[in-house]
Amino acid sequence: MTQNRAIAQRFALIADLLEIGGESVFRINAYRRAARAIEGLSEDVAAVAARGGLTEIPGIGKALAEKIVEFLATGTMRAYEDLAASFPPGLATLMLVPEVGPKTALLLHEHLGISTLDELEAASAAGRIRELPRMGQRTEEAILRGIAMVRRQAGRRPLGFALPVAAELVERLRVVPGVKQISAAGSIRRMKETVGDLDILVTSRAPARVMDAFTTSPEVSEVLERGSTRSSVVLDAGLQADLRVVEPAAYGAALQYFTGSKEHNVALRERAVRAGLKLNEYGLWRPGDGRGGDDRRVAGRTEAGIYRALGLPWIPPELREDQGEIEAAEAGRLPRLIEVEDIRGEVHAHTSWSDGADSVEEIAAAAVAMGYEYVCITDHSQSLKIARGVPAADLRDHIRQVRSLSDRLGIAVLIGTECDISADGTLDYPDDLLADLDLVIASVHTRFRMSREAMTSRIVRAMESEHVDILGHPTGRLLGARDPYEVDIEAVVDAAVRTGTALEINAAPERLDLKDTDVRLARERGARLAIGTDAHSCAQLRYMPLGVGTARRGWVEAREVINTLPLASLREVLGHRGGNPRGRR
Ligand code: DGT
Ligand code: CA
Ligand code: CA
Ligand code: ZN
Repeated sequence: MTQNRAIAQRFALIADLLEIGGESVFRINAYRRAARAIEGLSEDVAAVAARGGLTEIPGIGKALAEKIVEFLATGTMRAYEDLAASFPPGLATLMLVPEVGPKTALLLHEHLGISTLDELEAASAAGRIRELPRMGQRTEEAILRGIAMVRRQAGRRPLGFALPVAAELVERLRVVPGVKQISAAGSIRRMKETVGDLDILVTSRAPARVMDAFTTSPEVSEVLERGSTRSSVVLDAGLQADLRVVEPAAYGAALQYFTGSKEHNVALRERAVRAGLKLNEYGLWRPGDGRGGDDRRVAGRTEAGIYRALGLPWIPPELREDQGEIEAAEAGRLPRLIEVEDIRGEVHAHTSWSDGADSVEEIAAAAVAMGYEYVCITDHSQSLKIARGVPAADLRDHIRQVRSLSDRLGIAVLIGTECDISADGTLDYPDDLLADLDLVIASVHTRFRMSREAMTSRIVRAMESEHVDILGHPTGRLLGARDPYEVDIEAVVDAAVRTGTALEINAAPERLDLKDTDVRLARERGARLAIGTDAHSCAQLRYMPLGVGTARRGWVEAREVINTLPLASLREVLGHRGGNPRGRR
């Protein structure tokens, strides 16, 4: 599926460059739409091309299909290369900074000759940006923060990007003759929101064959190091991957060690020392007597064995950050973490009624395929024009359509909205319309740059509406692209507890919002949570494990998440509409 992403990215870049060039909105949007369609495709685009089905993808006509075929065959797209060559180099890099879109990039280049991050930083620091048309001191400060963020993120990739790459590699290696056990380790196993590199662990009787298979895998672009027990490569996806081969007697110890985190390992090693033991990647050892007696391995074959020998239950990888998990394990107070199988339905999905790629029927069918009991359609609200927000009259019509369709869709389809929170905290639809919906997510999509006080009271006011069930992506961050807006998250959590509003763990790979530490704060204070993928296509319903992983990193149990409930109980929590008094208040 990495081809899908590469092609979508090319189309998006073409759109950006066309925008810089002042091209017609029509052409620009055609590329943007194509980028979204390819990104949301549930199938490998190469497979679609192979059966001649490209032009059946909505938004892909003959000309775009030819560009896809060209890219699949040659790895380049001439239209893009030509376009990029006609612009100053570096503009694309500038656009990595959140405040800098195509127009600003061009402005910076034309007025100040800026084409690198360093130049942009120098100009911002010198106060020269604010002198440009439409720019001010706040933009300048935001640019500086943006540059810092781009640099901070450099080299780290979002979990949602790294996870499928790792899974593919692990599945490839799993079937290599001689491979016995295999697991991902490192940050990817801990489901950390960004990943520096992939760590994979294998046991084998034929390490050389495994190393051969690894270093010659088709997705490897460069071999950094090839050893007999450890090799490192760079993958086409731009990620580094380390493979280690160990003997079965040390597998558990190595898995424990290379899963980390470093902080957890340090704490665990200290615990071993206090017990008169030694812990390393080869095992847990009782030291010899110093007079020639060898160290004796007391555990190492399994991870659980290591923890058991240290007097602890096995600790789930997502908790291993030395944030109290060892103490909780010792006291028998580890949470029973939520699992993907606990999720009974999707509560946040967009359709072609707003900016989604697929129809309600398609989303419903995909939700059936996920094994869900229900799915809630939550398209954007009327004032969010860029996301083709649904006018109130249309939403009334959608409510009727969904309720009349419901029997024929093979799954309970709820109709809701992702309703914009206006700058003053009011909602984007009239109360009587909101009251008629099954579920209301309220989200901030505009006016991010408010003071902390203003933003906090804006959001709290929205949560105080009796119609709002879920606060969507509560901090507005985009991983590697936009910092969270200024908001008092503790006040938001307290308001969630007080009003019964669930806080969303948005599972979209670029969001993961709430983030793990905020999730933990929320569940400790007793707030309800909801995990939604914010899917804009059928394929994106499969982001759910990213949200569940984030919930697990926040110590969340299934009962704390409303979409683990059966439909009847969910409806009760939502305080069912239709004139009935809302149950929860
Ligand atoms: P990343 O790759 O930056 O996303 O994060 P990790 O956690 O995957 O870190 P990585 O790849 O450098 O190392 C994998 C694991 O190996 C790490 O989580 C813990 C273990 N490890 C690596 N270096 C050390 C070390 O110096 N001391 C200890 N105790 N453990 C280490
Ligand atoms: Ca790693
Ligand atoms: Ca590593
Ligand atoms: Zn949203």
